[in-house]
Amino acid sequence: MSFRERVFSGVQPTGNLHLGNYLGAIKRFVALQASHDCIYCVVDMHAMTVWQEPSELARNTREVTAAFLACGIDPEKHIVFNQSQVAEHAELAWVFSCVARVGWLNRMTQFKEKAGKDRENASVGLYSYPVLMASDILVYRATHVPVGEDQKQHLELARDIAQKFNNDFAESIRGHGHGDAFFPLPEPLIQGPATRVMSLRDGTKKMSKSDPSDYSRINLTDDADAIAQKIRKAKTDPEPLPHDVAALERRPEADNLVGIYAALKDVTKADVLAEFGGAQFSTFKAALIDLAVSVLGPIGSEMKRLVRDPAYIDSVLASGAERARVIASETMQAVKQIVGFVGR
Ligand code: AQP
Repeated sequence: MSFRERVFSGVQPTGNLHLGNYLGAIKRFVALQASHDCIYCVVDMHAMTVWQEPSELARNTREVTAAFLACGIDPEKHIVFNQSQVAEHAELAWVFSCVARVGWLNRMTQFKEKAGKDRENASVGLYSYPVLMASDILVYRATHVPVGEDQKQHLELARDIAQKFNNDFAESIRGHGHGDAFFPLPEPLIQGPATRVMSLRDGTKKMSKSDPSDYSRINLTDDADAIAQKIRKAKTDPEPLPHDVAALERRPEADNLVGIYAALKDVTKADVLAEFGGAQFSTFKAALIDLAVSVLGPIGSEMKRLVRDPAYIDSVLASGAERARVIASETMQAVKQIVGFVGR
């Protein structure tokens, strides 16, 4: 069965939105608007899987929304909203909790990393996070999901859940006139030279919001001086840049900076090395600073302007939520019928 193409993705409002979130996700969200109907969500219910100070959660929700808008997402042509305003996400998550298998969730590496050694003390929400993520996507029957590399495993789980739902309820799905499959198998879109931006302090660790060192990441709200300082201090090795992409394989820090430059400029790593192969890091870093400041400077300023107007941000989220609810409630009504829940 063919499904209407629709894009869905989300970002957690957990503070410190960084260059990895921008290059791995938000920049891709912006590009997809030209070819698809897009739904972009500030996933505040996911954020809650680890403790969030309530006032910070609200502030960060508005800040991620501001980042979406500042990067170029159009909230009128597409849908921008926060997850908790559309109750169907949680409702479908329950049904999917009964479809997904414990063994599937036990394989999720992000839970193992985030729960760490104190697994007994992690929230149940942190464990079942990927089930809610599958609901976020499938409650809109979305077909394409732009994400960074770290979300690949969760996307595979969403596909497994969709497939199992379609199989388990195949007869009812057909009986209610939904053809052979009710849910599409959503495709991850993990593309470009910066699908996994690494820490500026350690090229083997992902750039992350929760890294205690602010020098490990470039925040979208960093000013030009902070961006310059962080890139100047970024870890490198003593060799000049190679001429060949293959030679970056054993040089994680060099590979990371070349990937960041390529993604910011919309070129390939090979293009970057054609320009800078043989150059010292001091020369390359100076060019990277200029490029990063020219791309991120205007985004940061616009974010700061937008967050000064919370009433406007809230109106964008309310309007988006209203439109999202129309699609989500239609899916949920059909799901209730399919699984045998009585009533509307
Ligand atoms: N370093 C990264 N490189 C490329 N893409 C990345 N993403 C996150 N980090 C990188 C992508 O950004 C989107 C939103 O991520 P999120 O906020 O929902 O969750 P996250 O992956 O947990 O973000 P962090 O920064 O890694 O937070 P912590 O520190 O809590 O672990 C996703 O598409 C993600 O792939």
